[in-house]
Amino acid sequence: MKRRNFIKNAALTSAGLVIGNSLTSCNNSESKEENNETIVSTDEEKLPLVIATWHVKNATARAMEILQSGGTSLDAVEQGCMVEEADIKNSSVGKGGLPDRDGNVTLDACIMDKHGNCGSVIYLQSITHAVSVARKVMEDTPHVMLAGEGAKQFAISQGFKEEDLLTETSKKAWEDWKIKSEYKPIINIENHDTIGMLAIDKNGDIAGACTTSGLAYKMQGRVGDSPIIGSGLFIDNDIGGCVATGLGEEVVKTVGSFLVVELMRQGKSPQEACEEAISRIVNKPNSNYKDFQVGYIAVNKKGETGSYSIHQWFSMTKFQDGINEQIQSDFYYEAENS
Ligand code: SD4
Repeated sequence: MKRRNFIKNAALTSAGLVIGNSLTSCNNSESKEENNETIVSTDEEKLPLVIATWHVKNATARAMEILQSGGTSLDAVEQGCMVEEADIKNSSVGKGGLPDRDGNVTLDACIMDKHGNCGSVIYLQSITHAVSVARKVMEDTPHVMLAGEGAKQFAISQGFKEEDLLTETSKKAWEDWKIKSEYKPIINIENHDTIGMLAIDKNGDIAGACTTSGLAYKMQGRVGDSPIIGSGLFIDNDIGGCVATGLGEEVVKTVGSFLVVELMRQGKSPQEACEEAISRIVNKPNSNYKDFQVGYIAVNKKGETGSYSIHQWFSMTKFQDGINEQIQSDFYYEAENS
């Protein structure tokens, strides 16, 4: 695929060494000729590494702390996601997450390990660390998913604390929305914070997790892609992993994360696979993609990474080789196709 291959990077020092014009590669894993420029990556295959959706450097820092001390990728992604779940300033995750249109904060989360085991919680209320409950479902039940009251009762039985997740700020935002709104859920293109995280530990094993309060002001009972294994997240330790963010309904319709991993299995790079998965969404007949955002991040077994979205403003946070950086790409579907 011919593409403009440029990236706006908060810390360009790690993104690659360029001979020729000052371009850096989004797919920072290969040495190649492109438009007569040789792009030589310098940061490939350095493990451990962690990547996450959006701008979550505190979360990736926590995950890397665990990886550096010899922890597993599974521990890293759980602990990394917990940082955002506990941050009441993050209005899309855990405590402080924006509620549904009736004022209920409901959480979706999932986790997947190197063996292909997975666990998820759907429509979980009153428990901040949904990702940890998902891990408990994976490890301590014969099931993969628990929903609603059952998920909450299970969490309480495991020692999780019940608390009010609606903060003063999120309550005020909901009340303001109710006055103005025509009952249209919000999927804000510029500002998502659902956290999806992928990590490779020192042993080269991959794990992933995803946690969210979902679409703000959604209908009561609505579930997105984030707790659906294969849609919001998929890991195959022989191939790689992918996690999604954005309008979950569109991700579910294309089983996006599974698709990305399968495309990598067929030989595509993480970057190419993310691009193909986005093109499946936007090229559907009558797609109204101009009105919503979807973004994917992916990693393969070699530690090569990729990310792609429909619109601008999507970013990936990456911690590798001592550098924790927010990567804001100028390469996204709309820019390439306008
Ligand atoms: C959902 N995918 O519930 C989530 C929302 C999201 O950034 O990712 N927002 O559809």
